[in-house]
Amino acid sequence: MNKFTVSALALAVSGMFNVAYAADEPPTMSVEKKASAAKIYFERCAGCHGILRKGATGKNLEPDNTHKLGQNRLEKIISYGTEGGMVNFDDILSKDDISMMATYIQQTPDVPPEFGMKDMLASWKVMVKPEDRPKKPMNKINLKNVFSVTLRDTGEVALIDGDTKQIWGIVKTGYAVHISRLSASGRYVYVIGRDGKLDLIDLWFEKPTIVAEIKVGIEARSVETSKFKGYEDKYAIAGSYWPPQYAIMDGLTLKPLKIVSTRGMTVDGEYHPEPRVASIVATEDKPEWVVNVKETGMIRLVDYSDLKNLKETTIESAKFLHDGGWDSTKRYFLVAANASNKVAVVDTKTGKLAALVDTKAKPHPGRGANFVHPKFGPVWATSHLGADVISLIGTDPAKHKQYAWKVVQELKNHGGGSLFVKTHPKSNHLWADAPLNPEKDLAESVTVYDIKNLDKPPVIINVAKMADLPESKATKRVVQAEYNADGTEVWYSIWAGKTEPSAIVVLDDKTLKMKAVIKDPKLITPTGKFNVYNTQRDIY
Ligand code: DHE
Repeated sequence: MNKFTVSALALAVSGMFNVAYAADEPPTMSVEKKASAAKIYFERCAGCHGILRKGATGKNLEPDNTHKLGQNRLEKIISYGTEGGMVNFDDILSKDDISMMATYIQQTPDVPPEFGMKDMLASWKVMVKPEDRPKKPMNKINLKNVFSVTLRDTGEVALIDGDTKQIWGIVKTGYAVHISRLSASGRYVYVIGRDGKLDLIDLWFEKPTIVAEIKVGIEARSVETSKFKGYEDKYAIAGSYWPPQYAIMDGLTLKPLKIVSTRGMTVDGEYHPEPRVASIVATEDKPEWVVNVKETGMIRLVDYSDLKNLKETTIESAKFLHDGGWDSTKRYFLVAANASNKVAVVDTKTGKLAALVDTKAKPHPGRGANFVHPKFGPVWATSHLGADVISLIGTDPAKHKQYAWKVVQELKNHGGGSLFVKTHPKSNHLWADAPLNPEKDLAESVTVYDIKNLDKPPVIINVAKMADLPESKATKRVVQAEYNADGTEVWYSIWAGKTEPSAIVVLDDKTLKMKAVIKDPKLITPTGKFNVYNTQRDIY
């Protein structure tokens, strides 16, 4: 019996007992327990369900809904996950913690404080002023091939030399850095913590050095830089989950310059108090950022050429915008509206919505993958959290009009619970993971497709086994492929438990054989990896 079946059974059984329980008053909890539960909620749950628990990628967890389900059933859901993409926590949280969380989500959510200009200025520090920074690189590292790697649970980022596979330096950052983005010049790495702390790392010192930091909010996930000609390295923008807003900063010092709230009406015309900022991307041929607002489904094109008289174009798309990436021409941005089962396509040239494409349950592309399909021409790929399918969407309205903005092919992935797909312009392969699959073997494996011959059965590789780590109960989730600068290697993180050894496995993209395993006691829970050159140029 697989875990889905076990979980479904457990839910059905617990459901039978819950009718009586649910009719009671919500269970109460002590102030101390509530504080511990709030911490776990912030670290593990808020991202999907929202601080106010109104739901997005995850379900609405307001007391009206949770109390109806009742303590037992909530415990089962938290323990075993669901087919809809809710991850199982039985290998991460103790039984007591699971029970505490089931009680916690039946309480009324607390509303956290706002975080405005005064708070940002109070948190802002410049450790090394721009004029005191090196005038040329002070190290011999091939900076193009450096990987910025999130060490999720230690609140650090490791900068790994892609040529030698040695850790060049580890810097202390915000908690669980979500993404790293590069300045247009490739010199600066911007990393945003889940706790809203933004760090600016200068790669020109002998060792990677944090030169400025700021807190942009209480919870955040995205950061981007200005990439239009004349604005290189000039501005940074960070999107917050709480408060729902984005902040524009000086690119070299992180001095906050402007904050814009994203609260407002959804595409259905209803007010939402918590429309969180999801992915942000910089357009290369305009002074513009594409800012995707999750709960409202509004895509804001923010013109940064005049911050005092800021112009925004608001495009209506679909609710629950999350992650996305450019098509190969970098004219169209494709963003997953994951809980709406759609991908929205923005035409940044005309500033209009080009299409809303229906997909399978909960598309989750990361930045997606672009390649030329032998039959359908240029396509962009996304995998799904809620289905074992990779959808290929045609992206060339000029030469392949009949296929543009349609799902032209669906490939079978080795499982649902997938988060990221990846390829490279020099590669013949498309890689897909499934780290949130409740089956250990599937979460530890990846599927590789031959993009020149998609009729050929794909290859499934258990990457976790290649790392040869000690056996443990916790799943060694294999997550997020990233290519090296010349597109010959694929790097995967082995995301094991916080107290267990983790690793990064490097595979040869041509032969699909293991090339190296990066192990180090300091490499704790590596997740996202961002190659300097590929991130700077949006290559995927
Ligand atoms: Fe992510 C990208 C939000 C959980 C690793 N993640 C993103 C982006 C958003 C987002 C909005 C796009 C940023 C951009 O491009 O500007 N992620 C969220 C969540 O809200 C969610 C679902 C729950 C949470 O609590 O954070 C979530 N994400 C995770 C994880 O659990 C992952 C696997 C591990 C981790 O480190 O937390 C994870 N997310 C990533 C990575 C990217 C990402 C590696 C960047 C992919 C890329 O190729 O750009």
